[in-house]
Amino acid sequence: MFEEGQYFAPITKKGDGSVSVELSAGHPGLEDPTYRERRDRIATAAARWEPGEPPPLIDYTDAEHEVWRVVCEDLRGKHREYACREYLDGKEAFGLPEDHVPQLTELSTALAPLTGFAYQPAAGLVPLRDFYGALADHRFWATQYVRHHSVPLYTPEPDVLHEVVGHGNTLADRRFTQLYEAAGAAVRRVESDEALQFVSKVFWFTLEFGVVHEPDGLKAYGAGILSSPGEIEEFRQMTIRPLDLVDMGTTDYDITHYQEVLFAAKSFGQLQDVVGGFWDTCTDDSIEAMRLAA
Ligand code: TIH
Ligand code: FE2
Repeated sequence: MFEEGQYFAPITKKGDGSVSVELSAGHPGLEDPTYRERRDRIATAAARWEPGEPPPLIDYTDAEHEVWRVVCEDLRGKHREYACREYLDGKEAFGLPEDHVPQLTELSTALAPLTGFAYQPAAGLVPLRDFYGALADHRFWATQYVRHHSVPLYTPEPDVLHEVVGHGNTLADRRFTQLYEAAGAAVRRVESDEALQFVSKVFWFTLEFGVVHEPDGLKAYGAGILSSPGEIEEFRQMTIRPLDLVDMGTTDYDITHYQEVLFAAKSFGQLQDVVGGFWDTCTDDSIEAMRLAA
């Protein structure tokens, strides 16, 4: 069940360098030729991108801007209610537009003085070592397409809303980017595939789907919850387990529906100590010992 690539859709490259994106069974855009053509065009632009260049500019359509508006408007109040303090600080500092899809290149410019992070475009599946290794260099691989208009509240695939509204607001705050950088450094340090998967699962259950206790209730800090107007309303009803590295690093998950098991930190400080401390120091041997303890 664990893929060796970060959860983006698989692609096939054709002779002319253009790309075709594989959509999974049940994907809302599967039978929509206009959407598929659009996905292929945006992925092709990313496939032609070279490191060091700014991400390609995408000519977003009115319909795509409208999906962005619908999701941002829906999330505005929900973030105030359910997002953790550090995320709200990042959101305020970043100041994303709510009325149109922004370009990754302008977002990188805005992040530069805040945390130094920059986006780079993902055409499709990015090998885990590349995805995490980039984090160590303050670079974040991101898709640029917009989710299908029929399902604005939840998409099983990361789209530009997830990358920008979910991750971007965290990439704007140093307390978060220290964690992203630590995850990247950890992946650069470990050699075995088992250790890589363990680190990656801890990332999934924290920076993608983590929740944290605050004095007035359980809040979300994981980007996957914060970019989904549907899931953000449900996370408090899921099975909430305490923050535990061995448990997170060895628990399987299914990307295609709401996460039923979540791990809650007692505070953001505990997250920094436990998870940041783990990524700062873990080795193949220390992870092997944790896996044996499971
Ligand atoms: N489910 C998220 C959303 O609807 O915004 C996107 C994803 C996050 C992580 C994996 S897919
Ligand atoms: Fe993500």
